[in-house]
Amino acid sequence: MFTRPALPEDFLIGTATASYQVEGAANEEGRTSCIWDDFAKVPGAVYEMQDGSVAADQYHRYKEDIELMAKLGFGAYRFSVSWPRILPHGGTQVNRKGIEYYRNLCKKLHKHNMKACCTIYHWDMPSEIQAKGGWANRQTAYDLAYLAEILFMELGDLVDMWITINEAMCITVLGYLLGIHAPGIKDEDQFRKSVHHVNLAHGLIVKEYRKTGLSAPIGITHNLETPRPASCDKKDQIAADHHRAIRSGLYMDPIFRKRYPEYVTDELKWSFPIEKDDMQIISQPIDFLGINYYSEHAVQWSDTAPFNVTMAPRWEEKTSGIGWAITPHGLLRLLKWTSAYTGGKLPIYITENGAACDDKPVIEKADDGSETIRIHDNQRIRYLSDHLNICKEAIRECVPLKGYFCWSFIDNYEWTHGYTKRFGIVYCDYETQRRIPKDSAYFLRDVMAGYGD
Ligand code: IFM
Repeated sequence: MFTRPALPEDFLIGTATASYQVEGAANEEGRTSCIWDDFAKVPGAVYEMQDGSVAADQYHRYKEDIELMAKLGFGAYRFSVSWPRILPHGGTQVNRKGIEYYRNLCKKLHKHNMKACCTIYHWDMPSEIQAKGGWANRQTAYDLAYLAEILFMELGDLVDMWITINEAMCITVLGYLLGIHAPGIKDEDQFRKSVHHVNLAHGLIVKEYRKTGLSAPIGITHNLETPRPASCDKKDQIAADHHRAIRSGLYMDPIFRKRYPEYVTDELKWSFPIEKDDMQIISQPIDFLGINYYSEHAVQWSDTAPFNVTMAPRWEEKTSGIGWAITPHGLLRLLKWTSAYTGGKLPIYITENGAACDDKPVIEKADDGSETIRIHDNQRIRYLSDHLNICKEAIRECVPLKGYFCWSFIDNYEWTHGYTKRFGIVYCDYETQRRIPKDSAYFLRDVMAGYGD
């Protein structure tokens, strides 16, 4: 039995996607290539070398998608901007067609009383910027701030919520240390540079924004990890601290503590290319913090593993599509930790939460004898229900949680997994681009309609 959590009336419920994962139209109306177009061409990097050139074709279908979101009752849509669609080749010349697209998308959202929540950088860096070093090059922070300046000017009257950067941890750890995301680099020196430059880019964007006089809130989205130690053993607790420092502290401490975590500076003796005023710029106040949450890790000490951290065996049920442990209580721990860490007053939004499940469309006969396609994604409903109930509990425990965005509105390009993992509450038939709401979409519709208990 699912419970339908009743949430405060002003609690914002939205849904989210990102440009490269849904837009497609990769070679249309002036857009040029990005690092994921390039990475997908590297043999072995991405499942069957799939790329985002068509994806869920939202560039051509945004009207239909927004109408469906509105019909389901969402209050907001979190989308991201494709950098090379606005500034082809990563240059300084603005592509008017790109601006027009995002203006139309925002207007359509407003027409349906939905908030436009815009992420400035969700990983699709122009290939040319990467050729100059990408995030290992300090200039990239200024280049992204320039894109932001253009967006504030061109979309500032339409955007209701700004997110500077999505998941700095993935950009840097996966992209520059482990080499499993674009640009596929495995280099500790470049990794440390990328961390500082991504943090700097965030600060530069906020600084630029404060000059504009715009009043929509601006924040950043992190996929924070505050893992739980697998046991009460002191060493496992230290492993958890190390993991938190690398996965969260590297990006949170500069913003909220004006420094890098002691574990990395004092124990690992890492240095970062910090220049005068950088930490001041990075630590400017933000209006909210976005958290993306999917699963909590349980970690244990290892004498030999990097940072002395290894993952402990899990017992929890796993999502059927991607095998991530389902750990709703980890969300409560994370929200409480974050709230305490940020002083208890800073508004928090869950900017992503969802599950990739093994969705199977089935043909069913409707009452009138006609055939309909249905997707009974019960595991996803349970997942969403459990996590929304945790939101309710967190609010009860005084966490300043203001909203929740479900990832994702529609099945899309799941990076190295290509199209094999379906996170959508709406099924995308990639052959026909037909959209079919899954049962989870109807579940959220009912939650948003206020049928809580
Ligand atoms: O699809 C991604 C998204 O781009 C960033 N956050 C995690 C999602 C699921 O892996």
